[in-house]
Amino acid sequence: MNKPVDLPQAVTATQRMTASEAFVETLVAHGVKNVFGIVGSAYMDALDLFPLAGIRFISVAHEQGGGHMADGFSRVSGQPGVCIAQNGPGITNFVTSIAAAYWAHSPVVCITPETGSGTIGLGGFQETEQLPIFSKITKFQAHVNNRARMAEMTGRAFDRALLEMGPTQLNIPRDFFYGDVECAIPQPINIERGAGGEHSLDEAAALLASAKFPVILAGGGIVMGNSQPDAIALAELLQAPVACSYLHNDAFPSRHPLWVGPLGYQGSKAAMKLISKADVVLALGTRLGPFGTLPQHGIDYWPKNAKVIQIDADAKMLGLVKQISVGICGDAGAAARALFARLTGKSLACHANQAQRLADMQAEKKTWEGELDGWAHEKDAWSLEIAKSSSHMHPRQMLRELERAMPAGAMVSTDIGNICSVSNSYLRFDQPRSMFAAMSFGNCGYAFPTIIGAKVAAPDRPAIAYVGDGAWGMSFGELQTCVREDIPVTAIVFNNGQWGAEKKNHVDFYENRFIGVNLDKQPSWAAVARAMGAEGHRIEKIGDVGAALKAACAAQKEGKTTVLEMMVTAELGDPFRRDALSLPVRHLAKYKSTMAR
Ligand SMILES: Cc1ncc(C[n+]2csc(CCOP(=O)(O)OP(=O)(O)O)c2C)c(N)n1
Ligand SMILES: [Mg+2]
Repeated sequence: MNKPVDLPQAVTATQRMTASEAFVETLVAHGVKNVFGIVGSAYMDALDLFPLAGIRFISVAHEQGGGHMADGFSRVSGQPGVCIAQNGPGITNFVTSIAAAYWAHSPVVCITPETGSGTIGLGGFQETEQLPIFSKITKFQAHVNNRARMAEMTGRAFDRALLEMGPTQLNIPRDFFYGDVECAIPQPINIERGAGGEHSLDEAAALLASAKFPVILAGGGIVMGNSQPDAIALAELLQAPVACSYLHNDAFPSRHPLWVGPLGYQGSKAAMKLISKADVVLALGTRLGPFGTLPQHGIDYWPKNAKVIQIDADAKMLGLVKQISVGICGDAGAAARALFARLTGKSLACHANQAQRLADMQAEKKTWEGELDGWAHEKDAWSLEIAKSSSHMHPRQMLRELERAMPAGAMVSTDIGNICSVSNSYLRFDQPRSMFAAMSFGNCGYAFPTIIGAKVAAPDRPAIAYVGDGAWGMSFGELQTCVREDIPVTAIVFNNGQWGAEKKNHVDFYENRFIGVNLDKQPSWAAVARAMGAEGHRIEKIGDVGAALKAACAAQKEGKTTVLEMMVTAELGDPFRRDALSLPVRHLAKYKSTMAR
């Protein structure tokens, strides 16, 4: 469950104040200490109060970056991340980051000052309808329709972000920051989620007791609910292998003997093979998103005949994508504890074959690690050809080196390119709130700003972003934020000179007719970093990778942001969407030459 915030002193009695004061005091009451954004006249009266309220305004390079930073901050702290901007263009710049936060279940409060109430609809300066734009990417939209409701609406935007685990919007006509109001400051409402229905828990316990090959699928709900100890206890009771759901590699500790790795794109073959044998799957805190369970490595692993118990805090996710036998609407940790209590001391079918199952699990893990060790480069014809004449590093080897050198307690954000995706096989974590990927929204440009927000929430943990060079071109501007605001992080930029993930589709489906995928004439990203006041190093040799990562993480302690530009070959791993592309069909004579042969 969400931990109660460390509440600072707040105004509680009804009293006279300005609407700006009501707004800022409600932020204070909700524990807000950092707000990400770009300055704008629309909310300047409130901004003026931030320093005395103990709120740091983190000035970013682009509002999209500010939204991602709020996302990263919320994912590490478990508390709302806050972003704010100028009405109109500042607000529309938030759209991509709020959509990403929506699919990452990040409690971001996006504050959107709007054109003045007296002129709405006249097409004045910086006007656009700000509520419809966010209506499908927020869990709740609070609109301040009267300055007297400023504190109430502000408080509700925070409460709902945590209650529904997703972004909320607080839309404020700019004139409503001015003028007096009589109000009390609302305190946070912390709603404890329970374990779920008694009857469903009984049914789930009975299914698990009779399971001969139970497998747990650990999802983001475990991370968000701070429930890892409960998941571990239940897994140990069942002696069940635990796979992590797609891009939630931090849901279960990788050093635990029952950990078998992530499912989904570029996930662990061991996890896939083991779950394919399951007769009961316990999906703990996961919506079972469709992209996360697609066949991979040629393995169609989802066990179609298994009984599935799904536990999710959002009832609407139960049975939405996969057929389930039992759906439990509850907190992952509370539900795991309730199942543990029901199963303790009972005779469990899976104990009878425990030795065999564990041996199976060990064997699959060993095989997969061995395969990764030997998988130095991609082996498809195009990759072999392209890498043949290159002196650059093989991406997989480089990723393995980064894995080996990863400092304890590291937080890693990953972007959405081909190399970032391949890194899924090599990213292991021993503590939750450590992996931040663009999840199912999959936007290029997510990783770097997100890790900046994460670092603000956890300044003592090493903060590392994995970013492709294409995505880096979109997001490197936030180096200004790192330098200006003293937020030291490490960016690992994979320089393969291409929008690789999309190029892979040209290779597989369009006979290498490359259009818009080559990133020619790129600057030296290490030099750009230096020009921007950060450290920048080009890494050419595999033997230098580990030491460079360690040094860059150590430099964070001295306040230094470092860009490590990894010079890698253009070889490409398996594509994202083999499921969604087909070979070209053409009917018009003019286009026949592009027809699949
Ligand atoms: C905002 C956005 N634009 C475009 C895409 C489509 N897209 C997905 S992956 C990718 C290529 C990423 O290239 P890069 O960041 O260089 O990483 P690489 O694949 O080369 O490792 C693109 C363009 C996207 N996902 N998001
Ligand atoms: Mg690239």
